[in-house]
Amino acid sequence: MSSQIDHLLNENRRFAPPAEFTATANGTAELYAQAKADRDAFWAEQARALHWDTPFTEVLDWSKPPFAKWFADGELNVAYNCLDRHVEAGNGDRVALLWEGEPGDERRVTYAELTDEVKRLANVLTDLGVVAGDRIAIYLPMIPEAVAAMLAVARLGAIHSVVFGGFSADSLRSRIDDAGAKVVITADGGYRKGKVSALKPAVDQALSDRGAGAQETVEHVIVVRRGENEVDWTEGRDLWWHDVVSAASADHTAQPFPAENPLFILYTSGTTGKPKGILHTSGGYLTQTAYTNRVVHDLHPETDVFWCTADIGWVTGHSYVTYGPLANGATQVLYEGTPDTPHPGRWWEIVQKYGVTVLYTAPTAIRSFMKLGRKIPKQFDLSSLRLLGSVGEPINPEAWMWYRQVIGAKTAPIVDTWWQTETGAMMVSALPGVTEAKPGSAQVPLPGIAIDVVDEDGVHVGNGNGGLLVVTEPWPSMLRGIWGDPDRFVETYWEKFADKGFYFAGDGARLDEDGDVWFLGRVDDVMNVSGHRLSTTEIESALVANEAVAEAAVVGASDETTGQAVVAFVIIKQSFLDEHSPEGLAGTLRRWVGEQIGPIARPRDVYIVGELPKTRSGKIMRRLLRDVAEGREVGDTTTLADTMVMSVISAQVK
Ligand code: 6R9
Repeated sequence: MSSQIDHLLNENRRFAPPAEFTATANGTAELYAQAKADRDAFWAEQARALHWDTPFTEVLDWSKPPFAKWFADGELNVAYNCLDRHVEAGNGDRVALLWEGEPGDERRVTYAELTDEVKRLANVLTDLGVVAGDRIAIYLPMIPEAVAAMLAVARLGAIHSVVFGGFSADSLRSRIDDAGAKVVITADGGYRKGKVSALKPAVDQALSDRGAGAQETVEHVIVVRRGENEVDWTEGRDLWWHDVVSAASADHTAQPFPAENPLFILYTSGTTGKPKGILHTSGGYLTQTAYTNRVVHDLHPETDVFWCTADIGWVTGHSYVTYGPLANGATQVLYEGTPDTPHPGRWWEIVQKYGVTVLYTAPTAIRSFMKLGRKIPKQFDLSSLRLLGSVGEPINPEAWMWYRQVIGAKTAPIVDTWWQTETGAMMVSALPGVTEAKPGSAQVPLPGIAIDVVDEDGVHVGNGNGGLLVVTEPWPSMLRGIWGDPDRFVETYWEKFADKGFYFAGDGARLDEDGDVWFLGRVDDVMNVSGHRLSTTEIESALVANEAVAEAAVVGASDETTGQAVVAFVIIKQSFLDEHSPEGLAGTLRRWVGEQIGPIARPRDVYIVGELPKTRSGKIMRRLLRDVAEGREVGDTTTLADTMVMSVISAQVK
């Protein structure tokens, strides 16, 4: 067993859920037994929590792998499930969205009001000629209209493609073109970091700046007024949301669509330059998002105030802002702005103000709060929080402990949930009322989900070993394809283990002695140093465990003697920077990692930097750091949240 596994296995802390949590938990130990006894029956039961206009008789059709069909002869309307049925059940007055604008303005939108708005917009879209199967691009800030727009598109059986509001005109254009969008729904602008960030100009540019011969598919642009900023206007094409929506009728009957009717396309980056349009369909997707939201987030719609901090531009925002919580009839917080505007305690102020009970966020956010210190959250009353969730990347044990102790009052269970844009919903996670939590491990597949950790030949590695994460059985919310590119779908996910029929996730993982899963980052982030496999995540985790370190990113840089060498980029806490020289700190940290994991993991270089390059969804772009570490010109930085960061880092490294 290599030294880095020892390090992981040295994580002996275990946290059982509080008895009172278990007593009312939705996710119970019986679910594992039920799913094991009859997987199809288990998923059928989860699906029946939805309203079906035509009940399905078949659960899974896997006759043409990897093209799955779930609940194929059933019919439902996704928006009806998220809206009308709650109103019809007498819950129209329940708040669906507790919206908080960045400047502090607020709106409470009930289920009845949201249903009304969605019906009106569905009528507007119908009048513009939108029919089932059409693609609609959504390019909006985090405002209630973003959720309404997604649901209005879904209501018509059309397909939304949400493009994150931080993406450039170029990215927007390539996504509009790839999907052949007929309508774009946008806003004049939205608030970010204390000022209005315009959106409409990017749409105008995307639609004017077409390549030769490219045919314009967009017929209309619907514009929400939010930023009150000046916008250019194309008569005939552009329509104000408030004009058309208020003029439209609020009568609209949702038509049922087949379970496999496409629901959305969401673009995600792959190993090549061209983003992949991940395609999801209706019945299976809604089944698994609603189910996981219910059992993993332990959602009790009558009493909980849920807050998933993800932007709707990412899959987490699709599944755990729009679809999961609304299908369950929950009340949730929707926040427009950045975590530190106008002050660094903004999130904790929101938790206190709305009495948030379940918080779902990303490790990168937790680490940046850690960097600012516990004094800030301690100024707010966080006692309403009873469950915490993590998603997006492996959470290092240090951040996990901080999250639990400082945010969760040392009692709230933490669920570390592994999944992907492609998987549509959570796949690997503890059930918070059942599982004894281990800081840093995502632990076990959810009831109904079958995964394994295998070697290059697809053979189970056994406890105590590392390998590749695969999904061994189809699941309801699985991607149904890549828009317009069925070959790439098969190649990317199914070819590697074609003989076994496994889905290849692209993530490295280890099984510990208990068989619990530890994610080790993307397999392209796994380094090979002198023939030893080292995980970037693990060395980062060791670095962050040092008291001087606020954040760390590690890359494998090519090295003449060792194949790859470990290079670390580290942000130091201010108090340590004041007292120590950068050289001294770098030496200390090299030794520290050597002590923590073993000499093989000791970084060749430790660079002290002020920032790390992150995408707008908070993922560290190690590719760019590798460029710096290997002395190359830095590659494409357009997907960075702050494109200036790399020049600063390059200067600091020199
Ligand atoms: C939901 C989401 C997917 C990739 C995935 C993996 C990483 C997500 C994780 C995690 C370890 C977790 N990832 N959750 N790694 N532990 N709990 O983030 O989707 O943006 O498509 O990213 O994120 O590497 O393959 P997406």
